[in-house]
Amino acid sequence: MSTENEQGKQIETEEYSASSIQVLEGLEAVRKRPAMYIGDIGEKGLHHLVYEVVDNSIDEALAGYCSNIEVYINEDNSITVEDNGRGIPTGWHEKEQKSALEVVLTVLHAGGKFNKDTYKVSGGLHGVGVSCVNALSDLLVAEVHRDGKIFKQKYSKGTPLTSVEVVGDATDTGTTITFHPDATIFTSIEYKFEILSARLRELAYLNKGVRLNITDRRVKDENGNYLRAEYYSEEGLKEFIRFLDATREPLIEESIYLDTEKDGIPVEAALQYNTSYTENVHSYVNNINTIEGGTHLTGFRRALTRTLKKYAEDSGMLSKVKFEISGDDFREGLTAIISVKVAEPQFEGQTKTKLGNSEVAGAVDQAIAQALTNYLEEHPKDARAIVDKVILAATARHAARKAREMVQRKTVLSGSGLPGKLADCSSRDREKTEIFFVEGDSAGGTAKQGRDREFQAIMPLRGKILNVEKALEHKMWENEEIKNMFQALGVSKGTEEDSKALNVEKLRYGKIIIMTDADVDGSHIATLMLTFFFREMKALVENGHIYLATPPLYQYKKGKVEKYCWSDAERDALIAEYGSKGAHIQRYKGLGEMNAEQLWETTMNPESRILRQVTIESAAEADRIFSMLMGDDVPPRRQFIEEHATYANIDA
Ligand code: 0RA
Repeated sequence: MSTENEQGKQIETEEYSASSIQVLEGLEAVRKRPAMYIGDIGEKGLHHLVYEVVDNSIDEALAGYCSNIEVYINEDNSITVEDNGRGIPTGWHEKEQKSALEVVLTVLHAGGKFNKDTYKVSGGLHGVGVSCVNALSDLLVAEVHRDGKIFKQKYSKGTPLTSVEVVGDATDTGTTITFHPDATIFTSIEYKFEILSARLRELAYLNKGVRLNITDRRVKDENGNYLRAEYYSEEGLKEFIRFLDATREPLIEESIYLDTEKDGIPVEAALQYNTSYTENVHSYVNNINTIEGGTHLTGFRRALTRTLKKYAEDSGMLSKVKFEISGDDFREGLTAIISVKVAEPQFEGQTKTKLGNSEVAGAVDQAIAQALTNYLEEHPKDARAIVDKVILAATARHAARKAREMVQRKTVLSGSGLPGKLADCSSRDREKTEIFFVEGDSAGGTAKQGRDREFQAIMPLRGKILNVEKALEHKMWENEEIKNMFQALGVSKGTEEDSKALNVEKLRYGKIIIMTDADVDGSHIATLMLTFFFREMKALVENGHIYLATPPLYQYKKGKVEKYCWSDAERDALIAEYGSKGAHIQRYKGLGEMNAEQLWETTMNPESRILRQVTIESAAEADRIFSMLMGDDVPPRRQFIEEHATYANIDA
């Protein structure tokens, strides 16, 4: 086999001996410790492989050479990513002594080495490149359309199976990568359409003008068409904001939008004020959701507060306001997205999603201040509405602060400060301890009997908890169940004027487990709880403290054999394997239908239970869903529930 180098010289690419050894060692390291390179070997890491490939195509789009990216989930759970970029170069790479294509696919971080001049800004959270995907796939096929030819090369586990072959003529250019994840590496290789689709939608909003489509070849509808989604955004973040705020009532007619560059840093942002009380500011660096914030967010906040404050003061609207207005007040009811592209991002923080580059703060500050000043000058009516809203927020915060201080002072004064309903555990080792928030006093009682009191605390919650999405903050501080939760967890919120930060260090338990019935009411209560944690104790979600208990749906009993099932499929499999004759199948609706021993065995015992950890994959998407689920607009909520209802069959 041979291929052409850049000078048109035929070169042999058959031998993979000495020079490839070093490369193989590199990829061997990836196979030995995959989690170090892609985060984990579960669902997240599996989907990360796709993002890694798509990122390269996005880079090609940002460089101005690619407009269309197609993703296919194939029948065997392999993935195909096809773009119409320039195609990965296939010529000879002198230093590595192999084709450039092979370098990109086998050398860690090689993706951008050839194009120093182009502005490579994506590269993923882990930014490991396609070679990692190659290492973790039992088959990868690369097809490049370039220079009038079609080039092809196959790999397995990062090792070439063939050389770069010319397999035909091409009239177009582009790259197609097909890979099948190695099932011996990942806990599951089942791709989820929804996860990939949501990320492609986000990427379309973040990279306006790029078309991103996804087709699931495993699923056909009644007309024989594959499941498919197409994403394209003409207006970028302006449209993203509209999508996120679809179920909220806007305060100003049109969102504030800017797309500019400061000190060589591209800054794009969109802001919309709505009539809600929540702040939803989402930030991205190189298409990565920086959930821990960073310097770009600091710059954004600084500019927002300063510019609005100055406008409010100059307009005389603050003359009657007797108390200080804080930074938070300027962000109540604000939905905003800020996206920057940074050439060499420094990511810090627990989840490496906090931007550290200090130069970015100033660039973003300038860009935002300029755009916002112009907007306020040009839209005096909207400007007044915003300032009115800020004053209202400050007034409400004042009331809330008093309520919050009262609750938290009382906690300190009342000795242990623990709520009466809490059955605490004896260990104080946060690494080991867990608290169950249980739906209802009766199930709470059963849980108290069934628990291991050494490390498990139980706190029953009565009825529906307050919907914090809709309530004003001071209402929240008057709510018994919410006060109890703060006290049991030991955390409190700052009463400083400009910080409502949660003091996570005081948290009394490592795991916070929401345990509700497996029915519609139970799901509703769990959603209310999650809304509360997401809105009021976000740090606990971000740091991975929040879990959902998963009670079984069925008990199967035959003679002395007792088994539990967590899904209809599991139950059917069990019936098929043991037979249904003489078997008794009991359907659990509520936690209360189990005795203490059963509850311990199925739902609480760390050895046998199923716990689902709650993570924030995309804060923007989570925010949108919570506002929809907990808001006033009924049709989108109904549609979402119909599409996601797991329990529909139980309550039918
Ligand atoms: C290296 C250099 C160039 C493009 C690419 C890589 C490239 C990689 C991927 C991965 C998926 N799609 C891609 N498209 C392009 C620049 C090529 C040139 O200078 O012509």
